[in-house]
Amino acid sequence: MWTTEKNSLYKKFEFKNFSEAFAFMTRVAFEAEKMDHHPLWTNVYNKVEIWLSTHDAGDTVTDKDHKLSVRIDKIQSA
Ligand code: H2B
Repeated sequence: MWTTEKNSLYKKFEFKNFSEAFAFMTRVAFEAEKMDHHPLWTNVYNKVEIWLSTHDAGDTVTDKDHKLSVRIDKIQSA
C-alpha cells in the first residue's frame, strides 16, 4: 500500500531474489520513461523502495504520481 512520506507516495516492494526485483525495475523504468515521470528509488538485493513526487510542481504529490503508482501496482501483479 502506498503511503505518504517526505512529500512523496512511498511503497516498499519485496521479491524472491535480485533477478525478480530488477526485472520489475526494468518494466517500471520503461513505463516511467513513457510518462516522462521518473521515480526516486533504491534497490538492495530483493527489495525495491520507491518515492514518487513531481519535482516540476515543487516536489509535491500530483496526479502524475498517482497514475504512475497505479501502473507500478499493475506491473507488480502482472
Ligand atoms: N519525474 C518526476 N518524478 N517528477 C518530475 O517532475 C519530472 C520527472 N519531471 N521526470 C520531468 C522528468 C522533467 O524534469 C523533464 C525535464 O521532462
